[in-house]
Amino acid sequence: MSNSTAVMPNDLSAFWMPFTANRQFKKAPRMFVAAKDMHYTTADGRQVLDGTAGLWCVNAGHARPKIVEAIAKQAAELDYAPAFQMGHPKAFELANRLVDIAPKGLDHVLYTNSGSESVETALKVALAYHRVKGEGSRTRLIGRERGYHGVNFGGISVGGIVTNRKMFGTLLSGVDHMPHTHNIAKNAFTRGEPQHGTELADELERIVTLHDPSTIAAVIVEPVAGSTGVLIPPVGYLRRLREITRKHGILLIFDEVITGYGRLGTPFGADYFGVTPDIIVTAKGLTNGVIPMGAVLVSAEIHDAFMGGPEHVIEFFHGYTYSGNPIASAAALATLETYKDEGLLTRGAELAPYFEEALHSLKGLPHVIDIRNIGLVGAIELEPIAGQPTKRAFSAFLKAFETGLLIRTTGDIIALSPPLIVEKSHINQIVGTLSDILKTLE
Ligand code: PXG
Ligand code: PLP
Repeated sequence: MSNSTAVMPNDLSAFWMPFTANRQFKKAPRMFVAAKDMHYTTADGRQVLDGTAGLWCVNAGHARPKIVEAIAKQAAELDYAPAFQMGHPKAFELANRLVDIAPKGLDHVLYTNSGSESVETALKVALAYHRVKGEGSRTRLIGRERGYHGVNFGGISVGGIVTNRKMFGTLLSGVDHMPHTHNIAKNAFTRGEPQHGTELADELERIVTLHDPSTIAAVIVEPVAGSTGVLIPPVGYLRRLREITRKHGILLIFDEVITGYGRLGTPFGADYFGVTPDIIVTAKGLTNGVIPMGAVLVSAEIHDAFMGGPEHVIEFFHGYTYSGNPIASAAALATLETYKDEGLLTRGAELAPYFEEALHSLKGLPHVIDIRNIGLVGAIELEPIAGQPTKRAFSAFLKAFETGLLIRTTGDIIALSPPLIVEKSHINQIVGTLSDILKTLE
């Protein structure tokens, strides 16, 4: 291994890694030391194609010049400005640029440092909104089974991934969950939105009736559930959720941490599905993953409801030390510019048919029980090894990494979400590598 002493830490034990099999990793570490455009460089000098845009966040590819320059320049010019009762121009400029690309009606922006914080922020805005409107009885939050809304307490309460919840006590009270929409028996190998399951949206009506609408503040869903393994909503499902929430005065929150910023071939998932929620939660692609930052987009109606009362009084008691941090704001502005220069917020739409065709060519290979895709997101679901769930997909992950491809696995599902600069040749490489691997998996 050349140069390894320069780049490899000599003791891996102190860092308790997130969502990682720590002991397995530390026995055979997988380290990246550099990245450019579609590729990483490993510690032993290999190139690895990024099939996942980092963790679904590096939408413009790695080390993009405008973003790199903006961060360096901003660090030298104004490194930090207090976020409370003080401002700096780039945070305002960024909010305007976000409102420009957001679905119509989402006119205000709150900043955070991650998707998880964006979720907490959105849930708190929703609760406080009803309260300032004099409907303080609306305290319940409705999520969905298999939903992922980050790892903080609000997010795991409305989230529906059992492993992320079960260790942590009783969580928020007053939360209920809709059923998830995954149905391999009926929808396996569907291209795009599945035909079966639209009626599952009516479960919301049932839950609302059970608790009475006057007790419910908000419904939160991912337009396409990402982390749990790419669950694409049935045709008309999100529209139905919108109708039910509107009818009952319940806020609809789209968690677009993954679907935001071009992933589906539209700026936001809301655009793809033609459904506008009251709040959109974002992070990840906002800064191309380069600097931690999230943004919560809210409707004018919600914002304006807070703007009564004496003008010297804080309207919403919430925010972070780093909300709208100057360097993060500069990175986000440069990211949005890069997206604009290269048409990346809609490039996925042009490539989606090719991506779809390529992915579905894997049908019929050993263990493959479903393939699904939308925009530049895809998933290949594998039959688990009996009694050893997750093992088969994790082997695929390790083999892919050894063969020069980064994929993501969750359960026995392989998820793909390449940077939006991906070329057809990269798609061919992704699918070619996966095809070889699937043929050799236990
Ligand atoms: N909401 C959604 C819909 C997400 O996908 C979060 C909130 C939380 O964001 P932060 O920035 O706090 O991680 C996410 C994050 C994966 C994977 O491969 C998915 C996420 C994060 C890391 C890995 O499944 N989603
Ligand atoms: N904990 C302590 C002791 C703090 O003083 C603060 C912020 O001032 C926080 C937590 C919250 O940190 P942040 O604003 O970065 O989320």
